[in-house]
Amino acid sequence: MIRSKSDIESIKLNKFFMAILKILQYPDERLHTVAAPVAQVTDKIRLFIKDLAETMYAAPGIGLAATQVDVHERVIVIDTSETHDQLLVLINPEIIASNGISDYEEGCLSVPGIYGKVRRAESITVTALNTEGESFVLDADGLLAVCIQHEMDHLAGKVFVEYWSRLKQMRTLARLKKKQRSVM
Ligand code: QAP
Ligand code: CO
Repeated sequence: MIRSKSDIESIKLNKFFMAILKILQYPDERLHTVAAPVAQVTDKIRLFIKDLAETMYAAPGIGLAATQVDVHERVIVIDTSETHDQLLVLINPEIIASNGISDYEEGCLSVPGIYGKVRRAESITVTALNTEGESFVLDADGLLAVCIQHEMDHLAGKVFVEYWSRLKQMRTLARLKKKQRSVM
């Protein structure tokens, strides 16, 4: 029952408030934190996943790991569809099979403006929990397979540029520093 003006305000907030979370920017040390498995898929986790997805869509991006918003639990959201309406949530993802080699040009919301190739498996089989806490198996290839591997690296504390040579990483850091100066 609605009792007061403030009740109405909170209903409006629930409906319209978009929780856009702050995305950590490389080389933030917190991106190297190893995420812990989710013990139980609770309402609290489901609310967080909603915020994580909203943050990804708002960016806009095709994948976001909890690590990138400074939450160190094994949760990732992905949407590689052209229509941006095919949200994939992976809780406690594990790769159980991988095949082939793919060199794909990647980017990352934590490393804006920087793109480059990373060598990964071409196709993978993943198990994970969905938002109901049920386990499922997914076969992925192409962009989706690349994206899952990229996001799972975040959960292990690894950023895609860290696959590159020392020289290329130094150049990347210098470029990011220069860019940061220009926005201040
Ligand atoms: C990871 O990345 C990914 O630099 C998801 O200025 C990317 O959503 C996996 C983005 C490519 C595989 C292939 C990056 C947005 C978004 C930027 C993203 C930027 C704005 C990156
Ligand atoms: Co990333």
